Amino acid sequence: MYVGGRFVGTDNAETRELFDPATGRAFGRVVEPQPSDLRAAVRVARKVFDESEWPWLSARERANLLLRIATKVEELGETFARLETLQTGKPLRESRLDVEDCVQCFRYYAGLIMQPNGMLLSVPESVHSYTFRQPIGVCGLIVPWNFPLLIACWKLAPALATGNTCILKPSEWTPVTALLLAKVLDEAGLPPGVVNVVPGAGDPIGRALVEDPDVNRVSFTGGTATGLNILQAAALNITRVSLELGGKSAVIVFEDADWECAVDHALFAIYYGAGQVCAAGSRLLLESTIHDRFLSELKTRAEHIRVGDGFDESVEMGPLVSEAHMRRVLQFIDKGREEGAQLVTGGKRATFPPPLAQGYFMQPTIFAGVTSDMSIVREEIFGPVLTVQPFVNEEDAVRMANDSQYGLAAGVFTRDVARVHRVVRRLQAGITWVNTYHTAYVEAPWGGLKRSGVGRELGIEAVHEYTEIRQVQISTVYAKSGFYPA
Ligand code: TXE
Repeated sequence: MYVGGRFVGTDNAETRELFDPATGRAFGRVVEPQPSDLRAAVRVARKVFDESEWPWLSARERANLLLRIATKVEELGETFARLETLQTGKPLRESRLDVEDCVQCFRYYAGLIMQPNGMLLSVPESVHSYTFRQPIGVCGLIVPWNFPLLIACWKLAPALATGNTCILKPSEWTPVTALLLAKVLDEAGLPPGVVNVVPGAGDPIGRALVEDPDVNRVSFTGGTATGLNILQAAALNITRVSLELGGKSAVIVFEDADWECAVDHALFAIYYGAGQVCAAGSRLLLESTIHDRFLSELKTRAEHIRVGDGFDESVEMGPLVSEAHMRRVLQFIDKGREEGAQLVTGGKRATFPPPLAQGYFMQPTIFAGVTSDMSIVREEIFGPVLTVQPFVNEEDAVRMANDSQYGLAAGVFTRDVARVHRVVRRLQAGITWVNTYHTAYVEAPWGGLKRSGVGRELGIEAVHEYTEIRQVQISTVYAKSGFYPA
């Protein structure tokens, strides 16, 4: 663990084995902290926030620190990328993109924090009234296993830019890059105790973090069921919460779409990250006139995707993160078959000779002939499993896309500009891509509607998430209220 500016151990003798998803082999061990360790880390973060100069540093000083962090992450970029591939299995090209985005994220918030803070309000003349933003306090940052480094940076950069202190809890399956990041923060000159990294299980460590009365804000990315638990636990202390949860995002392709662009992005939308991406385009809606031809090309192209070890530079899709998760995805596929869906391609574990024989690989999978009530259409599978449905017109497409408990993202492929505007407005999605998919810019707010979450990451919105707004009224005259005449 990294607490108070030092790497420390725990009294708990138990440790957790970490597995390489490509080989199924254990490659290391990490401490298994106890709630008392978490409590100690929160106390450190509390004390630094309440008693040190950190929250009061000038924006310029914090911006310089963020720029130094960005440079250090960039210098160690290949190490970060290789460790990310080792613990998640994702292809190196994906890990490298994640690292680039992390660097960009620190640089963006270094710039943003230099912008004016607050507003002068147009209130009656005898009062000078203004607003300003200040850090919230101790932030509990709970990160999942699909983008362990990237999501940590999406949360840390705005939290630090605005002067908070943090407890970062990586997923118990993927704590390695978060711990290396702690070393980088230290070398960049972050004062001890500003960021503390406590790995460990969701329950008890994540839960203890959310329940701790000294934690002022929780920012969580993960599954919707866990998000619900967190919201309930946070309610007891009125802790501020933002949740970035699951999705079941629709990609709509109209007949007039640029064919190559639409086919390519339909594949990218679902198979990037082996489908373990909150915004994965897991429901493909095709205008009925192009349905058969599109599906047949998609099948051919999906069967050509090179699945394998993320360290092989030619690999296009890596394994799933864990054996348990792979089993869960395979169960969804069985259920799809039982419910009467037509398996177009894939549907099985992908097998390779040693050393990959025990890897958690899956074939890129497509189901057609599905109906909107099937579980594979309704629930987040979080694997390389696509469902395909035809629609007859624009109304139908929008209705089907919105027929979901989630509202994270959507994709629209068409050349008709007027239709783009009509459809985008009516879609229930926090993020809508038109003739593209999956790009996440640090400048743009990221988050979902409905059961996909509460609040936004990135953009100026993240500055708001990690600050409280204050208002001040200063009378410019010594006037009486007039309520209690002598
Ligand atoms: O996620 P969890 P799991 C979805 C996806 C996946 C499903 C379950 O559908 O199949 O969630 O995955 C911590 N209090 N997503 O079980 O449990 C946990 O230790 C506080 C979507 O792996 O949500 C980890 O650090 N924290 C998603 C983090 O929460 C708790 C990414 C995420 O784990 C906790 C991952 C608790 N009670 C899964 N319980 C996305 N939005 O990208 C667990 N945690």
